[in-house]
Amino acid sequence: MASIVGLAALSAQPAGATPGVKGTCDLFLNKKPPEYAGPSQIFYEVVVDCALAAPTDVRDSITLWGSDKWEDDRLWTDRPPHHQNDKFLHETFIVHENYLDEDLADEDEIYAIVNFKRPTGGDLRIKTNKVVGWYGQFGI
Ligand SMILES: [Ca+2]
Ligand SMILES: [Ca+2]
Repeated sequence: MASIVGLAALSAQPAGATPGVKGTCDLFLNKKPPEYAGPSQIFYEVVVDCALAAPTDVRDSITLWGSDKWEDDRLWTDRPPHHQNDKFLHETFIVHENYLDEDLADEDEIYAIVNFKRPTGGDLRIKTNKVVGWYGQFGI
């Protein structure tokens, strides 16, 4: 059931959607192959793709969150090197699987908040879709 909800969220925010006032960002979690750190250590490549509304918005931090019923958990914050042009942003960084295990003995619901600095001095926060899965060595 939860994975169906995740798919619905993905289809509602396709990559490259027409930018609104805020723009849109999509989150992908790609499992690294065993050669990356050995078979006992599993890492994920976090990919964030954004269609920007304003070319002058500059990405600041990207924070991964675990969605929960009462209060969401902050899992990881990163500031990868900028890969951004006037219209699009494509960022990647690596996290260990245990950082994604936000619900012990349950499925994990991961989303990201992408923080931008606006030239006018304000901040802009864009929330991604939610990715649902079983992450971490203690997650099942
Ligand atoms: Ca959760
Ligand atoms: Ca879990």
